Amino acid sequence: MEKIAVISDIHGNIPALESVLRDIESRNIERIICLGDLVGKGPQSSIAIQMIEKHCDRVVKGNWDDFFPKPQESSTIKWHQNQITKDQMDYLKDLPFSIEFMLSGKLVRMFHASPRSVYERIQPWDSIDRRLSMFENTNFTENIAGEREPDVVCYGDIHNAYLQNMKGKTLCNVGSVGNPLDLTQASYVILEGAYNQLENGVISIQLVRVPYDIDLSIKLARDVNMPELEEYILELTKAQYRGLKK
Ligand SMILES: [Mn+2]
Repeated sequence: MEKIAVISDIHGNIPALESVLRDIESRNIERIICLGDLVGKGPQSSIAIQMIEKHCDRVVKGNWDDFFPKPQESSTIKWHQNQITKDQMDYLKDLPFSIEFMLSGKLVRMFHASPRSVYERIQPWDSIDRRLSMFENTNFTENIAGEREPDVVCYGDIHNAYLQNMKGKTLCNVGSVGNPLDLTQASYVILEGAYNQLENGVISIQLVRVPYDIDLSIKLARDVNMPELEEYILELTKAQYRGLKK
């Protein structure tokens, strides 16, 4: 049996990432996968990229990682873009769309938001057809098992962790490390099973919540005069998404 930690949506929040990595280390977990959105929202995008490169075995591209290397109108996003180096922009550009592997006989697929786009947002309360569409094979997915569709899909993007079984399939959102919008504790998932094993075996999926120093995260943002600080504080302290205010 092998344990795999799946983290996502770091968004430049280093105190949260450090707390999660400490928890992962304390559990003797062999590998870490990241489902994207390393940058933006929080003040320390550059360190987030460095730490993810160092600690993660595989990383997929999020919507922020996708638009970050392109010219943007928003002064807030420009501020965040200026926090990272040209090499780091290239790193984000080269991130893959999805990853797949076998675990205890299940085909596991991971991507940021949906099998069709890093920008398509699927919530646990969306229609069953929409949620089942998360298991589709597309031109963007790896399709390591040919026509076979995945048994387990893990994704990020919505900052809202959940786990559900439907029609013989398992859909899991790993939540957000640095900007959780369900609970104000950093979120990640542990998968446990026989890695690369084609025969059925025991598998488990665990949702984990880790407290971290939110006051320090806010101080770090304030110290560098990060734009939209008040919105950021509401997200970190009350799990209140800034997008809903509009
Ligand atoms: Mn995100």
